[in-house]
Amino acid sequence: MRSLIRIRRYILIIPFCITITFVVCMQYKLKPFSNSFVDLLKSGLQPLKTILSSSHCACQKCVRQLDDDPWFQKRFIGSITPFLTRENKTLPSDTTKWWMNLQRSKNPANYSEVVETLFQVIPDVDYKDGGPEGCRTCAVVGNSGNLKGSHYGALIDSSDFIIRMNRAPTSGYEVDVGSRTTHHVMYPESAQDVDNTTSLVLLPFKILDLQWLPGAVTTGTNITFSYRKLRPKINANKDLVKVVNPVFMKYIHEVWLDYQGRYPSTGFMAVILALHICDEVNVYGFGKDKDGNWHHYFQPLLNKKIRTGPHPGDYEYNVTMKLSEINKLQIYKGW
Ligand SMILES: *[C@@H]1O[C@H](CO)[C@@H](O)[C@H](O)[C@H]1NC(C)=O
Ligand SMILES: *[C@@H]1O[C@H](CO)[C@@H](O)[C@H](O)[C@H]1NC(C)=O
Ligand SMILES: *[C@@H]1O[C@H](CO)[C@@H](O)[C@H](O)[C@H]1NC(C)=O
Ligand SMILES: *[C@@H]1O[C@H](CO)[C@@H](O)[C@H](O)[C@H]1NC(C)=O
Ligand SMILES: CC(=O)N[C@H]1CO[C@H](CO)[C@@H](O)[C@@H]1O
Repeated sequence: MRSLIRIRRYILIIPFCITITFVVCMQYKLKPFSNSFVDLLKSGLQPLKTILSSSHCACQKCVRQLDDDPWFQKRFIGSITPFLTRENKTLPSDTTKWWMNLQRSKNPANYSEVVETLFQVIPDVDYKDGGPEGCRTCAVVGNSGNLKGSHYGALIDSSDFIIRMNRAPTSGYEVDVGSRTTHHVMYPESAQDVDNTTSLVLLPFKILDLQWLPGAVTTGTNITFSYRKLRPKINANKDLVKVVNPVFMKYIHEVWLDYQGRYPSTGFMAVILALHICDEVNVYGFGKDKDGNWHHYFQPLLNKKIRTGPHPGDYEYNVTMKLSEINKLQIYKGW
C-alpha cells in the first residue's frame, strides 16, 4: 500500500519535472532572438506567468514585448537609466562632447563638483518600468490647444503616472487636462511651482541648470540669469526631484531623432522617458488643434502659427506617429 502511494507521487512529479525542464530550455532557446528577453534573464528568473506570455508586464499591452517590432528593437535601449544618479554621474566622452555643445557659457563650472553639491540636496535614486508583476499606466500630457473641450480630465487622472511639462497649468482646466500631476518636466527657464506630491523632473541643458537646482528647490539661489531671467526659488518637494541624465537626452537625440535639430523638444523627451518608466503610455495634447493651429490650451489663440523652436517638429511628430502605429503608445488626438 505504502509503495503504491510512493509510486503515485512519482507519477505526479514526473510531468512537473518535464514542465520545468521545458520552460528552462525555452528560455535559452529564445535567448538569441530577443534582446529584451536577455534583459529579463539577467534580472533573474521571473514568475512562469511572464515567461510564458509575450509581455513584460501585467497590462493588456506593454511597451516591452518579447516579439518587438524590429524598428523599435533597433532603437529602444531598455537598460539605459533615464535619471542621473551618483553611480552614473560620470559622462562618457561622446556625451560630454554633445552636451558641451549645448552650453551657452564659455566658462562652465566643474561638472563633477556641481553634481556632488546637487546630490547633497536631491535624492540619488532611479527607477524603471513597473516590472513583470505590475502594470504602470502613464499619461503624457502636452500643452496643445487640442485639449480644449476634449473632456479628457477624468481619463488622464485615472493613470498611475501623469507627466506634464513646462508651464502647463491644471487649475481652471481640470475637465480637459485633469488635476493630478506625478511628474512635471521642466528646465530652469520654463520652471514653475509644483505641489508637494509632484516630482520635479529637470532636463539639464547646461551645467548652470544643475547649479541652479539645489538652491531653487530649497532656500533660493543667487543664479538668476542664464540667457533669460531665472526664478531664484520655486516651490517643489526636494525629496522628489529627479534630473534626467544627459546620456539619456543624447540617446533620444541620436537614436530616436537621428540628430535632427539642435536638441529634442521637452514634449518628445517626455514621451521617450515615459516609454522607459511606464508599461503603458497614453499621449494627450500633442500636435495641432482641429483648425490646424499650434497653440497652448492655456493661452488665447493670438497668432496662428506658433513656431516650434530649435526642434525637429515634423520629424518628432513622425516618430511619435510611428510609435503609435506599432502600438507602443496611444495618441489621443483631442478636439
Ligand atoms: C573637477 O573637480 C574634480 C574634483 O574636485 C577634479 O578632480 C577635476 O580635475 C576637476 N575637473 C576639471 C576639468 O577641472
Ligand atoms: C512636503 O512633503 C515632505 C515629505 O516628503 C514633508 O516633509 C513636508 O512637510 C511637506 N511640505 C508641505 C508644505 O506639505
Ligand atoms: C553665488 O554665491 C556663491 C557663494 O555662495 C558664490 O561663490 C557665487 O559666485 C555666487 N554667484 C553669483 C552668480 O553671484
Ligand atoms: C514625415 O512623414 C511624412 C509622411 O510620411 C513625410 O512626407 C515627411 O517628409 C516626413 N517628415 C520628416 C521631417 O521626416
Ligand atoms: C545612463 C547610464 O550611464 N546608465 C548606466 C548607469 O549605471 C548602471 C549600472 O552601472 C548601468 O547599467 C547603466 O547603463
